[in-house]
Amino acid sequence: MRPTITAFAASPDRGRGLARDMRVRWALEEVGQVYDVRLLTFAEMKEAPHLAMNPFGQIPTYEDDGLRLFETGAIILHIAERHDGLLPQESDARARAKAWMFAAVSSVEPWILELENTGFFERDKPWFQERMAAVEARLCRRLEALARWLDDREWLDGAFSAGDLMMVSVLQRIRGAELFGGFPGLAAYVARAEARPAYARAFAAQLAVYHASLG
Ligand SMILES: N[C@@H](CCC(=O)N[C@@H](CS)C(=O)NCC(=O)O)C(=O)O
Repeated sequence: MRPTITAFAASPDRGRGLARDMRVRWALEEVGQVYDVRLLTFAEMKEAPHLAMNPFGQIPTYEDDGLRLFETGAIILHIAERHDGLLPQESDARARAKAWMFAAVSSVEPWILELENTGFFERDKPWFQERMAAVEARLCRRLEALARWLDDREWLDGAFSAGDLMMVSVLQRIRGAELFGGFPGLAAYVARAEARPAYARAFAAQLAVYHASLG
């Protein structure tokens, strides 16, 4: 039986691979698991059948053999636990790879979302410039620490893992931001991950949905 994930019927990301079903598609491609996609409109995401799967009315969700999951961290961990390819076999290395998954969504992504939200929702406020500078400074401290850790490592801890998949997915959201230009090591890390064939397959599948939505 193949899992089914949900995704935007018409993604607001304009085909840039940023909608979060991309992370799950990528994980499924890395482990060689075929999957189905159920596309949802924004209205359907806020209706009872979807809210029963994700109380926040968001995509992606994951269904497999009676199991229903939301939150990309939980979904990708589930996939990685059930297939070879995204977590090391050795138990300490496996635990460290999971730590990097959590680091991506709880120590890096919140600062990136704060930057995005400030830019989207607070631009018209009189204190916008001051707040943006403070948000950027906080995010830069996290990026500096991450860049220092990566240094000349290819991946965060040994072989490519679900930790890298999550971290790269998070970093992609600021690829276009001016401040990311100050981190060439992180940009190279993202580019290395995007060169993986599994990433390319996932991106192409998500992009095909976006193109179809344009009619
Ligand atoms: N923490 C959640 C975030 C999910 C999320 O933000 N989904 C976005 C798409 S990338 C969404 O559904 N946005 C529409 C909305 O919130 O109404 C996860 O990682 O799964």
